[in-house]
Amino acid sequence: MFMRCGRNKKLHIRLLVFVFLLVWLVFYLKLFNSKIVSEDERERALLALKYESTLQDYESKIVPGLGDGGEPAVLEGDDQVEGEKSLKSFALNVVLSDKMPLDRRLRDPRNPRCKDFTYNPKIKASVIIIFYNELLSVVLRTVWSVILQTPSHLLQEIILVDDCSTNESLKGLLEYYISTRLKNYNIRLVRLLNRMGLIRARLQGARVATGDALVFLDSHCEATVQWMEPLLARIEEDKTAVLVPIIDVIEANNFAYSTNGEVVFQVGGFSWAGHFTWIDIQKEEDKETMNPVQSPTMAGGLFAIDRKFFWDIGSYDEQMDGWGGENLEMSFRIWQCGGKLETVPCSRVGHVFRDFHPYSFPDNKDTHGINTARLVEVWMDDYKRFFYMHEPSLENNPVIGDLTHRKQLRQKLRCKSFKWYLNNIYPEKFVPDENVFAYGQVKNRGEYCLDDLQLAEGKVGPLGLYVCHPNLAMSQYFSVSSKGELRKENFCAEVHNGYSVELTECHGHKREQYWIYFINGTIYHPSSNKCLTTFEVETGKSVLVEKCKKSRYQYWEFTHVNHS
Ligand code: UD2
Ligand code: MN
Repeated sequence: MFMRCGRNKKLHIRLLVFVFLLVWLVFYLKLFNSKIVSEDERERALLALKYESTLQDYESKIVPGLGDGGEPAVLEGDDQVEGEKSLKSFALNVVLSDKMPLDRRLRDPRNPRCKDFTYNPKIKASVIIIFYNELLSVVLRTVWSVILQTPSHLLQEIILVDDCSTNESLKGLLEYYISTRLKNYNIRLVRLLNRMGLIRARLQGARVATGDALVFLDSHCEATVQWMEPLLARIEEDKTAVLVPIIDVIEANNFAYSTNGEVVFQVGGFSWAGHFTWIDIQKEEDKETMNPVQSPTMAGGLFAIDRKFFWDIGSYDEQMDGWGGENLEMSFRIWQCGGKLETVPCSRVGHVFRDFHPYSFPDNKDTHGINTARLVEVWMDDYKRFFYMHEPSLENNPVIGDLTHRKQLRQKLRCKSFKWYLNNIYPEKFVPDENVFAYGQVKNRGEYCLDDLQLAEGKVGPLGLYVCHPNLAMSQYFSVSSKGELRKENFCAEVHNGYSVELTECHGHKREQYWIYFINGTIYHPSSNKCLTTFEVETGKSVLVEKCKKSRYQYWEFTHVNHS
């Protein structure tokens, strides 16, 4: 009994000790935990205090009315000097942007006819804005313009995707701004743990989006009145339509909202070098009606798409790194795989076009080139040959990476050929070796060739002569088109002052851009009644037109001549 009792007593003591320990542990943990929480809270409070004062400081410098209506804004004194300086380092006027109200109102830039349309969409949009080390005021102005110009019943959410910016103050201030000044709006900030490049950043945004439609914007845009309604209305009408607004220019130096004067808007094209270009609308009625107009390609940064269709049609090529190429990839894919791409003239958004990227890329890789090589392999069939003439080093280069999934996608979606795309969607695109009288290198005296002398895209310059390259490079690739143009992509040889020969934009109206290539080797220019000539000077600016005569300096040989 005693023994048993003694054993019981021991048991009680043990139990007591155990309970005591347990209670102590619980208290300790609670205490410890509360210590963490309180420290965390204190830190947050301190940070908030810091951010609050920085923001207030920042807000106090804003000049009401500056840049209102989209008028050019002017700085004076030191601000002007600093502003100009920042243009060189940041590609936009930082001082000015920081002083301009974040919620500035722009004038209605639309064609007056747009006011006759009524839109009543029922679907909602997730607006996705990606950014990497952008200027806070520019990002916030983008966000405010979306909030102020989008009816709340059409806006599901704004998703900001930070592509792992390294600017800590931008990150902290932006987060704080959202949680205080923008707390009444549904804004989500997604932070990527690694720099993923703009293509994968957009994909991450799309993955968390919940709206019926996705609307992508660059982080230096300003939306204008009724921009969203026509985009959503068109998607509601046709889920396979992908829409781009007219992209107006916000000048990087003075933030003027510029609508390109009276010039009718343009749609998207491409160059064989793999760049996006602006092109004129072909059908006259499309310039007038203000209805959505077919566009062969899109610039890339600003577009609206049904969320389900975005995934069904293959979202993006996730193996595309950095910057560039995704816009043409998506454009070709949409058209070839059963969708349509349209510019909506009654939706207008401004974008700050910058002269250079104010950010660098990891490893200095030519991501535009590599991404473009990926897309030409998947979507352009044999027409990829023209791209590789511009970028020979990328042909069969393993840096392009594996394409299996994208090729499978093309099969799965039963997409049409690139030839179909050219014939049906972009018939005006000049193909250097199709429907032409002659093409290839144009040789004189066996070793010299017509050459564009590295004329940059979009520039005007003399038609020249250079030693023939052993392989046909694009700089020496000319065609005599069915319209009688001596042509290189969009550049035509044109006679100036009845003497010199310049490469300028093709206008399609013959006259001084009209040539006849005779089988005897002369290239005759009817409007001056002269022949393309070179002389003893061997390279450079040595091509002109002169009186036709039998001379080896007027004898030109194309690599390919179509005898028909
Ligand atoms: C154009 C497009 C852009 C994109 C690009 C081709 C327009 C108006 N802009 O160039 O959207 O399609 O062509 O790829 O159509 N960014 C990141 N991570 C990076 C680099 C950039 O998130 O590693 C962000 C950047 O902060 C910006 C957006 O991506 O918000 C587009 O970059 P950009 O403005 O430098 O490109 P842009 O307008 O010259
Ligand atoms: Mn941009």
